[in-house]
Amino acid sequence: MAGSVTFTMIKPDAVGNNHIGAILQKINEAGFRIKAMKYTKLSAEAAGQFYAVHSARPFYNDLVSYMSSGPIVAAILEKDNAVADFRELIGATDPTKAAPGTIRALFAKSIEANAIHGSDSDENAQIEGNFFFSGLERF
Ligand code: IDP
Ligand code: MG
Repeated sequence: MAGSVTFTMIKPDAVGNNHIGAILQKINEAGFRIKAMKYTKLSAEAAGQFYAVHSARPFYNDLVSYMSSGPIVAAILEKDNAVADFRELIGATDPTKAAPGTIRALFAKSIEANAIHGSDSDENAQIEGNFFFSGLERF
């Protein structure tokens, strides 16, 4: 049975620190299949659009400059219960509060530069996946 999907980005800190391989290994070992993947860099405008839901938060401007500061890896992942299981795999937003062994506990630098993104709902997984990928890029 096909699983549900979630969307992820390996963020600029983790790409810059050469953690792409280790993070993808953890994602695969946890049972997620990669349905689409792209190494790219967000413009400040695109990062602002992606995080528009946070535009009223005090950290928004810093977040937009950080997320456009270097390359990222964007991907659509499939697994049963993908959204919730992936949030568990990445751990809490603040790496000092993330459970041991989670991707953020292992690789994040700070609450802002926290290594990885994971969608928070099925609806946002669709919206975020569509932000980066067209139907033709998926399989
Ligand atoms: P999430 O990524 O765990 O879903 P959100 O609350 O959706 O966390 O925040 C989006 C991103 O904004 C976080 O992953 C992190 O990069 C950044 N962020 C969240 N809270 C803070 C903060 O208090 N200070 C600085 N950056 C933050
Ligand atoms: Mg979020």
